Amino acid sequence: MDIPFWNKEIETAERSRLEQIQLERLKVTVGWALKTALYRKRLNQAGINSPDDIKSLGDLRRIPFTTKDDLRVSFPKGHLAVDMVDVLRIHSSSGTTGIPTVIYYSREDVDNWTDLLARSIVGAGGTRADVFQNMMTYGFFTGGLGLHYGAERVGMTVIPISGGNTKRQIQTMRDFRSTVLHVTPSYLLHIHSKLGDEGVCLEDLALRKAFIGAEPHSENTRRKLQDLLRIEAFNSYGLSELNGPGVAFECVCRKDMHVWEDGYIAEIIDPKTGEVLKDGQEGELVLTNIVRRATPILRYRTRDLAFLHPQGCDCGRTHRRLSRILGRTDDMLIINGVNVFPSQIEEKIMKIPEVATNYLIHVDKKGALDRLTVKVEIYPKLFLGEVSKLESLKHKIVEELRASITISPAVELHEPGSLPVSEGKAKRVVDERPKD
Ligand code: DLL
Repeated sequence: MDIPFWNKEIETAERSRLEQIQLERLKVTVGWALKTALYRKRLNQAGINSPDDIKSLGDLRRIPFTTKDDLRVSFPKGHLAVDMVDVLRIHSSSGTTGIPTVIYYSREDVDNWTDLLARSIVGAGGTRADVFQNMMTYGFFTGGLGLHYGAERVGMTVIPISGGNTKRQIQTMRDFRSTVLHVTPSYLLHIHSKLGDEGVCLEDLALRKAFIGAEPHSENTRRKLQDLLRIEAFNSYGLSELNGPGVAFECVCRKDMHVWEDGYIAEIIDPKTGEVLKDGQEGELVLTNIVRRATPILRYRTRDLAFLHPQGCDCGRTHRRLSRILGRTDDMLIINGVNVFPSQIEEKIMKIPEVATNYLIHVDKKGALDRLTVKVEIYPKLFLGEVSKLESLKHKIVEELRASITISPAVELHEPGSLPVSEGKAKRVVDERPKD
């Protein structure tokens, strides 16, 4: 296989050289962090008063974790390390509590981030000959502008269509013969289900790849998208607190995502104890951004559960690979005492061929007991057959789920288009149990 690189020297650097770069950059980042109200006190308390107090990468562990709440408390500028005049851009994520998290970028920050995205795109086989339809929302959300800049740096033809308006997305794909899409997996599944309504078939399109991310999805969802659209789909991970997309991205091998370790230090911790785990062990991903000037973020607890692969990749890159996101520390459902991750449910239902492209997990309470209902859309022709076939399909889905999550949910079969659809990040879980 032909392996494309953006910056081969750095992407294949020896580990010792990567670690040397990480140490140098960590020191510089700590210097910047010491300028912020958020970090000055907590670093001083940890005995870190200047960058020279960081002598090895092991000293990272002396630094306390940062949480989303720390960033909220710092709103609006407690974590800003430069004068506003040096801020080139602001992104923000809203979350559910009302107080947004705001991230500032200097000119160098935008430039460095763009470079990581160009590297990610080229690593996944994108080239200047591609027509890149960017279906991620532009605005405060980092998904739209982030990839836009990266794709322009690669020299792709960029269509900044942003999210939503499915009809126009499909027409644009056809009219401009888009070859690469950037999109959430749930929205791409929806788009596929609407191709027929627009009178468009795969032969009218020139699609070859999709960069999918910004929300959890299973390997079976990737496979489904690849089969339905006859494309290659690449997982892309990032979060606004750490720049946005471009933290980790799959290369042409499509065997999990390289974390760009000259830009980030990744650790996996036990979410309960905070203990740092070994490669291969699953836990919470903690990230330190080591090339960001305006908003340095140290040891950020992402709440995303994953592991780092101990083995290298066939592409020759030395930057370790992050597994797909296996869940979040805060998305686990407890159903009558049994722990259930939404990702377990998706993994199972997306491999059932009769299941179409959308589903919803619903939880409520009946009397004293929790009730889990999995609602799935199935292909319309199945409703034309015998009722007993539908019953046995339901039974099959319940059995598949029971084998994985150990409890039997109620399963509802729906016609395509009847469950709610999101044009950005999908909301897959509706939990209507009373909060006490
Ligand atoms: O979603 C940044 C992004 C944009 C990533 C476009 C990839 C593509 P936030 O809105 O801050 O930023 O949400 C970050 O989304 O902590 C994960 O829980 C989830 N997430 C992002 N990418 C993936 C992925 C952007 N590939 C939060 N797989 C993260 C699973 C993902 N979850």
